[in-house]
Amino acid sequence: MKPRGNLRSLFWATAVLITGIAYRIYLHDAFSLIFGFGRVIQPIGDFPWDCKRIHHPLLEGCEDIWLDYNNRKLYGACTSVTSRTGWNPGGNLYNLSARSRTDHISVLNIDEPGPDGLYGLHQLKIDYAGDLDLHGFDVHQVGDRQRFWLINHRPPVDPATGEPLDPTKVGANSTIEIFDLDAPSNTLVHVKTIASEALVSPNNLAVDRDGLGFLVANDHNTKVGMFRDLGMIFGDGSLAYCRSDTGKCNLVATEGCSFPNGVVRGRDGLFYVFHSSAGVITVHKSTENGIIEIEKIPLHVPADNLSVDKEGNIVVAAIPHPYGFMRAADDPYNRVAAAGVLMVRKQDQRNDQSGRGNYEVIKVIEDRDAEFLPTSTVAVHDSQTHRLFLAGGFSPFLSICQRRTER
Ligand SMILES: *[C@@H]1O[C@H](CO)[C@@H](O)[C@H](O)[C@H]1NC(C)=O
Ligand SMILES: *[C@@H]1O[C@H](CO)[C@@H](O)[C@H](O)[C@H]1NC(C)=O
Ligand SMILES: CC(=O)N[C@H]1CO[C@H](CO)[C@@H](O)[C@@H]1O
Repeated sequence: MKPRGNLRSLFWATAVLITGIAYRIYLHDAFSLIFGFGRVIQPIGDFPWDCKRIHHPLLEGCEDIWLDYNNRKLYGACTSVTSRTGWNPGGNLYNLSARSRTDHISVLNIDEPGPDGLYGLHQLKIDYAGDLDLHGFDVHQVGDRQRFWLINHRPPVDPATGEPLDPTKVGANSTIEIFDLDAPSNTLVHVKTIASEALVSPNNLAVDRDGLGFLVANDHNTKVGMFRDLGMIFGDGSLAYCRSDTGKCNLVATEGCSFPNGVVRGRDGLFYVFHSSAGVITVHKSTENGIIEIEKIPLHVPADNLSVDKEGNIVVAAIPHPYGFMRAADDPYNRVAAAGVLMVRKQDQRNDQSGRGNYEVIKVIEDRDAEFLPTSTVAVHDSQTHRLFLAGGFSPFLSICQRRTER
């Protein structure tokens, strides 16, 4: 082993030990969450779904997907998995030369499988001068247009000279790019860039009811730093709220965040934020006085990005075996991790603004042996055709599951 590697391991061991003594109780929770002591992971045969995988270069590394259930299209923010395993600032990976510069939005026509079974797979054209390094995104109808808000992890440059800066020292220059979809020409047309100090380490975002405000989850409090890796264990991160018209962002929650990851706006108007290292969803209400937390929903399983189905259920991509997930992320072409989907259902949808113990958590599917599902970071549910679509930032394919009709 290289001496540098030994020093680094010694450093981490010491850091973990010292902080471990200080945070013994919390660590215990975090470790049992991450290593899953005592959690039963079920094989896919226990669940009433028929699943298949779809392999295609355009479906690699889709960190986030979004279902347009009215127009029956599925959109994915995809790249190549080798790019994702090299340049991924949220995961402390800063290898600029690994960037494929092929990040794109893929589209599937979900009701038209076609003779090749690829659902008319294509990518949107993008009318934009720079490269995109995509992560989470959201879409909102604005007038007769569909507007896309895309997180873009740009390599940092010196604002004065335009010279490249070292990302391991200053971090990524993460911005939000707003695009309008020009449907006839299948092109995303750039509207504006939002850059702000409050976009520390954006992972995902959700657009507010007015189509102007949006809530951003920062998975870390810093862009770089020695202890940034440990944020995953000790809890770290913040929420920022931005306005698309003024381009201004403010931090709205800096306490109580534990690697906030998925964020969606429910059909009840509330924001749902998943905290990866706590295994909890927090529920937030947008008020005149800002964004306030009104509820916590414990899931007891590490999970990832969230989505909302047509019925208003929150769909959660679970990571039942985080260690397997990390190994698969390191070797995406050869390993697939166990995956699962949970659904958080509000029992009384009309009871608009209060959560108050009104939630039920259901395990929808699980794939202990990684037979059919990808190493998943996101799942969406089409309640109209009873299908699930699953994709992963570290997966070279996407999966579609059809619910069997009970006889
Ligand atoms: C960075 O990525 C390039 C291209 O994939 C690779 O050749 C190189 O070994 C990587 N460097 C490090 C330090 O991992
Ligand atoms: C980040 O991107 C914005 C928008 O292009 C630019 O104004 C700013 O100078 C960039 N900052 C760094 C450090 O790269
Ligand atoms: C879009 C999004 O939220 N992606 C996250 C999904 O989960 C993975 C694994 O935790 C994160 O690295 C992504 O940032």
